[in-house]
Amino acid sequence: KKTLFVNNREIEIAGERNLLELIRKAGIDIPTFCYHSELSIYGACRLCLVDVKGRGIMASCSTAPEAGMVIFTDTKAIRNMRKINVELLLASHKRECPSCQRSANCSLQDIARKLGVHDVRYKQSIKDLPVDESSPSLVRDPNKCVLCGDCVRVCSEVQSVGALDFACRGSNARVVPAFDSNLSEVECVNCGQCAQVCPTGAIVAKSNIDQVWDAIYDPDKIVIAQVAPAVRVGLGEKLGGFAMGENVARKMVTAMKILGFDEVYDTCFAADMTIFEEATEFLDRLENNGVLPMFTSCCPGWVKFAETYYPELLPNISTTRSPQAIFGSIARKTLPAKLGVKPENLVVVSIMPCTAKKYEAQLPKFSQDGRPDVDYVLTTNELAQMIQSMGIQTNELEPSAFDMPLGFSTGGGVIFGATGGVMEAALRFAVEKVSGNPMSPIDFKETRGLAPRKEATLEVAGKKLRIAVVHGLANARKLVEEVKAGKAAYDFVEVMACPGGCVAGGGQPISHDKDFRTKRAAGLYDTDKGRQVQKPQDNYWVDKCYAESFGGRPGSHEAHTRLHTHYQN
Ligand code: HC0
Ligand code: SF4
Repeated sequence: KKTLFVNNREIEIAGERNLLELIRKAGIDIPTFCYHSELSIYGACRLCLVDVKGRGIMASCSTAPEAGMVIFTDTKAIRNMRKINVELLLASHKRECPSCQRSANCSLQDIARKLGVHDVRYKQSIKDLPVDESSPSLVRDPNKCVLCGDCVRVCSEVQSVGALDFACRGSNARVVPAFDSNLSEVECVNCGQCAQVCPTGAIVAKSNIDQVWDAIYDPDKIVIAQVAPAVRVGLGEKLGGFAMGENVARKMVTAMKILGFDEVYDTCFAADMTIFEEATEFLDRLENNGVLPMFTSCCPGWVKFAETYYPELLPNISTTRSPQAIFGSIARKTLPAKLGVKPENLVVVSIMPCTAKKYEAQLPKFSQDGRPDVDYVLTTNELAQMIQSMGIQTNELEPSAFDMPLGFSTGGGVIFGATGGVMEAALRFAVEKVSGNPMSPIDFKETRGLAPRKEATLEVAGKKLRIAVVHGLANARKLVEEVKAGKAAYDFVEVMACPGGCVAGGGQPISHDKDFRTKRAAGLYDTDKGRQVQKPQDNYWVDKCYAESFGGRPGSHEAHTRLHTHYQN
């Protein structure tokens, strides 16, 4: 058994890759900006310093544990160095803490407070660089950047996009999009993973809260909302009083009514409808020698990625719109009459775990007569902020149900929010259609979990179906390259841009729990299990919606006009 000593306590070395991991295991939360267990080691922030006896002071993130090491995490010299480092960062940081989106959720603020940095001995030197608000999804304020490089690494290593990089040196060093352009002009796919790892407010989701409040306060408007699957298992973390991953949908609906939303519906209804279209489209491709593999299309980060890097693949992407966009179509078509509101007075708001959904909603192809189907997209975090701004104690509220009929969904629609969920829901539909028999069990466990690529071959009515699920765009790129090179062959592939799927989207609460993705996904799978109806095709209200508004069946002319889309290269 190999051990070392941390602050005179003997600790076992059990496969930790660096001293920082090991010290954290020993119950000491050593400060750092630039260390993320899922990213490469950069060693830039010089906060995770430790004194290794006989060797001196070094960064714990980039030092491997060795048996017999004697480590001190807190000496007078280290304490002084950390304070100086934090003071230097604060001196060049735009300190507008009370009005910053990351206030109370900022590593710089948190570390400064914990270290007891009460005054900054260095002169404030802000360069007053322009704030980049060009993106529909994100706002980049270089004046708050601490140069940890977390966004640069997540964007290149996890997403294989590389929209951000370092420029210049020394005191002029900055993180910028390529050629110092605006974020909207580079390959950025709006996934928001950079905002998730940014320790400060240098990259944050763009807020649409003010527009939504204006709509709510306008007496002529009827404001309705759709809530995405993953929101319900993330929101509770931000509001407090709930377990991690707990499905808070029913109390959330009550809170949203208090906020002033007239009706609160469920994107999972539209997810069920997406499956009707997408699985029908898949079976059609399968039976009529269509283009395969078919890739899912519901993740706008992935779609933009494919449009940017793999235009030759666009015929492979399902033409079915995403649930958010399908909901927008249904809302515009059916709600004015149902709610007795003039079409121009209906305001459609989406609550999404995702920053890329803000980009998707403003695409001209998802609008009619100049009016977007979805007017505003709020992230889970923005909804939490609205709720908190009104002082609503959500965990003390009575639960309520989503409004009908667009609030009814099957378990299949709910699991969309976790990686593999769309595939599983589609298989529940497709396998039963092909085999002609009710299937049991209906779970496809092969699609669940956090493996970078999940694959399975299913025997359906004598046919072999090869499916794959990837999440994180670097994993998607790898799969696509293999398919293009003929090294891998599939019939149907699900891609989600964010590792873990929407539960870990760019608009979800930032979590430092190492199992947060699994816990949130478990909240969705538990909900699915508890549902009486689990297969999308058993959603009676979707059938009714087809009958009344979309040509009676999936794939009809009406459905093609309003529930499908096209891609650009
Ligand atoms: Fe997702 Fe969706 S599941 S992309 O992850 O398909 O954002 O939650 O709303 O549209 O339903 C996000 C989550 C959605 C859509 C759905 C899909
Ligand atoms: Fe990169 Fe995603 Fe951030 Fe864009 S939103 S810069 S693609 S990590």
